Amino acid sequence: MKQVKEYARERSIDELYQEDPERADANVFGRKTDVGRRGFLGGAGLAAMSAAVGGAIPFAANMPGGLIPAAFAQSAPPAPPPADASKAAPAAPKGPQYLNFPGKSNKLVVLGDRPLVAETPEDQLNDDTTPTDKLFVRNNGQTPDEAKDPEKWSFVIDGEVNKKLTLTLGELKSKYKPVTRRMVLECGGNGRSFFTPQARGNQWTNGGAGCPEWTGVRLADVLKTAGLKPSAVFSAHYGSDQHLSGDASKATVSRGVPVKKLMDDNNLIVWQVNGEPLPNINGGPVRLLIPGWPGSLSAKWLNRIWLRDKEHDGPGMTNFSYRVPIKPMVPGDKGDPKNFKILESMPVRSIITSPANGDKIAAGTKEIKLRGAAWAGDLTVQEVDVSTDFGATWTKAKVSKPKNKYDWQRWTATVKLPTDGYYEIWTRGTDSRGVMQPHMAGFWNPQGYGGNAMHRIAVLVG
Ligand SMILES: Nc1nc2c(c(=O)[nH]1)N[C@H]1C(S)=C(S)[C@@H](COP(=O)(O)O)O[C@H]1N2
Ligand SMILES: [Mo]
Repeated sequence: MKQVKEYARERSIDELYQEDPERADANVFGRKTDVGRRGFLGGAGLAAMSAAVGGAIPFAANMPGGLIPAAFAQSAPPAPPPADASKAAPAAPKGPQYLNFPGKSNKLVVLGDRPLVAETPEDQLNDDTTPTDKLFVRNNGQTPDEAKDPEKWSFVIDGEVNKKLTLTLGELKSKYKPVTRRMVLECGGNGRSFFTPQARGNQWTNGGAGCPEWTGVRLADVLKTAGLKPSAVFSAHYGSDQHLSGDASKATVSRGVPVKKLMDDNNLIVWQVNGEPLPNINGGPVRLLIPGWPGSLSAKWLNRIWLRDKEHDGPGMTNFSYRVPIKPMVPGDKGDPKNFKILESMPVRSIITSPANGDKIAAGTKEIKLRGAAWAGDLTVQEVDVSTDFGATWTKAKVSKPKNKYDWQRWTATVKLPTDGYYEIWTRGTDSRGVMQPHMAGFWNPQGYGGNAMHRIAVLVG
């Protein structure tokens, strides 16, 4: 009874999407729970949909039945309907909450405040080189206080080495040759919000990534000074941030890589980003940068690299953490840790950085210029395609070459729009092995790694 009264209230479709995606979906698509989705090809559905998105949909005939328009999908897509329809729909996502932090853009979106996690919406990644104020933030523990004397910041290299090393930032600068490279830093959970059912963890869209210029020294150069023993097979990286519990004996996160990846020439011990000292919030004075693999390997506030004689087992290495299924599992299942392996290279991802999702474009516009970025973990991007007709036809984008290995690739494309109306622009990247982004985040896993569904935005012409 109470429910009937509630639904009798007048609400706009987009409000309804925010509050009760399942019901909104039913209204817009004319879906009947007992029959399943019949799509919206019926005239009434089309009219409702056009009214809801604010314009005619020129390519409506291509629109997949049951597709939730990008105009409503916004940041996190609506939660799936509960298996038991008698249960209330899960709470719908609220509007975005913007970051207010010194030195950071107020366009970053907060995904969590304890620990602090903030992502960079796709349209804020439109610069060729990501400015520091737009670089995302992913803390697992408490944010440490700013170092008083950065030059004296020190870290150790120990374990399976011939000579235990302690180095200060000052020594690092004076003893090794600095290098500067533009490289992608990407959280292992990037794209997690696109999993259905929802996976555990911060609900990143595509904004757990950035590509600034990093300055530091090659990790391999420093490791050579210490000298790796033949028994050194795996690393363990540590930072000085405190665990949320305040327990000083607990590491917030400590991950590592096999020695082959560790010695890669592209790994850096970094103290500068975009020519300025690395800010505290992004791990300054000194952090690791291990490109291509999950960002969690790039220890911030670096204080120790431990060489181990076996695979590391620190927080973030076991069970379902930064691990993906070997054999595909049933989405939503509990999963068997024995069926999981470490997530190594990040998957291919292309994003549209201009226009922004929801942009309104002048009536009569027949052509729009798109800009974006694409990257593919350890690999490069071979091709980027865009579609304005729900994937019926695709246009190849012009893709730039990376400046150096692990740089992202910027792309541009021009697309024609036949008439005014509501369009969705989709993009998909293909990596150098020929592997393309899927329509939906596949290979479901409990903590939601590798979610690289195609990116789409909505624009309204007229
Ligand atoms: N010491 C420490 N290092 C850390 C983390 C952390 O919480 N503590 N987070 C990791 C994760 S999960 C990611 S994605 C990156 C994020 O780096 P950023 O905050 O500079 O964007 O740092 C990694 N390094
Ligand atoms: Mo991360």
